[in-house]
Amino acid sequence: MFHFRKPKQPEIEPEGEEASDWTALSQAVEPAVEPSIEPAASSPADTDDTPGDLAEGLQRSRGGFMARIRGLLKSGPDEADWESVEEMLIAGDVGGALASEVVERARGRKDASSAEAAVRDELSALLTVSDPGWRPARATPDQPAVLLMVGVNGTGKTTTIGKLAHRYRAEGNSVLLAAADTFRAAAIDQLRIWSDRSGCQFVAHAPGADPAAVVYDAIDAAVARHVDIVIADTAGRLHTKSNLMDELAKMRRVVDRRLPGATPEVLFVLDATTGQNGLAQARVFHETVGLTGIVLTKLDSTAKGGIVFAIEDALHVPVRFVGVGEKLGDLLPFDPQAFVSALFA
Ligand SMILES: Nc1nc2c(ncn2[C@@H]2O[C@H](COP(=O)(O)OP(=O)(O)OP(=O)(O)O)[C@@H](O)[C@H]2O)c(=O)[nH]1
Ligand SMILES: [Mg+2]
Repeated sequence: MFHFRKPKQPEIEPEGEEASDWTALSQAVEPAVEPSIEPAASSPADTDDTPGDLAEGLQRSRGGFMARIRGLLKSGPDEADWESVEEMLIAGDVGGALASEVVERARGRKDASSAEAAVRDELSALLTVSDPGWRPARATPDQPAVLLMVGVNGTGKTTTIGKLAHRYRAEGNSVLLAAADTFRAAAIDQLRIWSDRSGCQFVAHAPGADPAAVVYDAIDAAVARHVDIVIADTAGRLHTKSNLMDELAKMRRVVDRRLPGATPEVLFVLDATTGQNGLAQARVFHETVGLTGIVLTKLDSTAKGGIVFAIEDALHVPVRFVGVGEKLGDLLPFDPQAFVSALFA
């Protein structure tokens, strides 16, 4: 059974460069809504929280480049076969330089039981093992943990927040969702539905408001109500739009200023179907807000999956979760061994 404190209207304490913006915005602050205990009406598919199956989710990858690599490696590959393996890895979005390194190292391996095992081991070695129980941490007991969800348009940020909110609530945490995607009214409503479904608290401003002000208020509310985890939704944005990237940097600064000493988690939500362009996006987001993790979504609907190797190799930012469908349970902690095994299964 969940217990909720009566939420207070967030107080605005503007300071510094954003003060005038926020004073004006305080007129637009929507009262934080009392979280509902009953889940909002929704389709059964959405609310199915049985854990998704990685192997099933990756079926398309399996039928794609990895299956062909396995075929090539089966019976003592020759020079031409190894070249084909390299090409397959490139086609699977692993990236040119990295594909050639993987093949070179796999060929040099004496300890592996087969060529396939050598490639598999080399690929797994590129990926960071993430604690399956990972969750955003508080810097001090009186501060909430903060998680910012960022990425380009339509990658699955809001859906991932819904899945994560459900997970953290089920573990007994109090969670506050901040509707810092103020770009469209529908985006605020979408997050509100996820919030109601999992019994989260919710802070939103009017559409068009400064997203940094939403983050500011959400943190104030979370501190006042002793909330465990704040998750901020942000609008999808192209990494090439510098004004929108500046807006994101401002949100990050607000967190740093309101919670000195805390390190917010910044999760980059990447649609696995974007291929190599995903790496270019991740680079710019990393430079702008300092990514601390990656969520690789839609692995159930892509014929690839190799972008994950390229990103980890280039940015050293760990993949925390993979999305393998649209249901609540379709967000899995990232396990490199299981991931590579599923690709080769
Ligand atoms: N198949 C599949 N679909 C997913 C997954 N994650 C999200 N989606 C779908 O992707 C679409 C976009 O998801 P959103 O969560 O709205 O994406 P967003 O990043 O918040 O989008 P913007 O806010 O517009 O930038 C929705 O139809 C989701 O159901 C996944 O892991 N697998
Ligand atoms: Mg969204």
